[in-house]
Amino acid sequence: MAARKPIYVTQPELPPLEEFMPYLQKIWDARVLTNGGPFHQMLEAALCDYLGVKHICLFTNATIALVTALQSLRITGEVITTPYSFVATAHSLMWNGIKPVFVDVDPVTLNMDPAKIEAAITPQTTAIMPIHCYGTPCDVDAIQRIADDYNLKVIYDAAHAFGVRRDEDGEMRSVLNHGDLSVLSFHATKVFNTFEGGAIICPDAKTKQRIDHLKNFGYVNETTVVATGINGKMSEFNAALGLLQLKHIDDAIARRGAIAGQYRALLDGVPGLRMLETPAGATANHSYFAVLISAEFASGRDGLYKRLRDEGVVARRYFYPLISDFPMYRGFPSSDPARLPVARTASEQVLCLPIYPALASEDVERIAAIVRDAAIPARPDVEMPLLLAA
Ligand code: T4K
Repeated sequence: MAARKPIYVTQPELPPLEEFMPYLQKIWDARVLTNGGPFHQMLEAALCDYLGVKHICLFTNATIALVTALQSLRITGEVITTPYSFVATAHSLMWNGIKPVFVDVDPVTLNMDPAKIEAAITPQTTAIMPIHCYGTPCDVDAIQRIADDYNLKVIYDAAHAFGVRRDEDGEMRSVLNHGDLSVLSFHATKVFNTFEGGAIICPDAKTKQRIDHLKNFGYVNETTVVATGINGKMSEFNAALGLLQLKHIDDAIARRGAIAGQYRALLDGVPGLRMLETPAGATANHSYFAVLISAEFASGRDGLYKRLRDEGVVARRYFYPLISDFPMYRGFPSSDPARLPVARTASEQVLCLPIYPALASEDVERIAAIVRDAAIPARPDVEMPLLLAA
């Protein structure tokens, strides 16, 4: 029998290649490859429309977008952030010479716990950088109240939150409209991918203009440079792919939702396994399917991780280790493990199971069966005595 192909935590969604060829033909014909060409402009407009946001600036990736977002608001000093994220969140601060100050997360959402923010504010604090982890919206209202009280900026790392909306006074509005800026990732592993890519959502045209200058070396025109900018521009290739991906995105998210529903039904009641819930009033994009494995689960989190790997299923521990445990962060006072008990427990318990539109239902069943089996203690060998008795 042919060996099974491994199943990874995710697999990028791509449109049929023949649908992309006409876009490539246009790029080849026009010879406009980058620097804000026609596909770049069309994707910005299409994303504003799809996401329900006013202004968007496309980037090469979310990490450069985060670095630029901080630059655009002239953030300095200290920024309050979460240790429970991908390392790029904190790295973007360090690239700006800003000191990250880690606060603990909420045990239900695994997002920054607003109740922990005030105690971390010092005279050097200039901003808060939370993430909508796995696409679950942060408590944006509580975070904004604190920001307003202390005159702080809020920059959301919204890398996971493509298309997520929440009920606001009876209307479903984009979570990306909160804070001063939000940053999306369009990396291959994300719900919406442009191979590599990212974006900053901003509230007004003036901010967009500043960010557009910053991502183009600070150039305003042929002879004028107004800021120490960087090259963060998305190419026409990526933008064209994004336009095509948008045509399929609703189907892709719906398929992810169906897989999440299947996991939920199959894993319901497994001892020592908690599935994260979508908060009431919010939509989910099902970017990740995170489960938390506690002591009651027989094989433990790492035992399950290994068991799945042995069966060709490569689940991932997003986010383990905590950012605050990496060498360049662990010396900060806020990295003290005693201050981050909830994040630490989550990072020791979490496992993200494979979820992507092309994942077959039979594979979901097989993965769930391995998980269920790993949850119960190995049976004592009852065969031997019976055989001996016979
Ligand atoms: N903020 C947050 C909260 C983030 O999660 C991220 C990125 C960022 C900021 C920064 O965004 P970008 O600058 O990347 O736009 C992956 C991604 O590389 C990273 O983008 C993502 N977060 C993070 C959560 O996951 P790795 O090191 O786990 O990636 P990798 O290469 O192991 O990929 C995971 C699996 O996906 C592979 O086992 C196979 C599959 N895969 C991956 C790629 C790249 C494919 O099938 N095809 C592919 O092309 O970090």
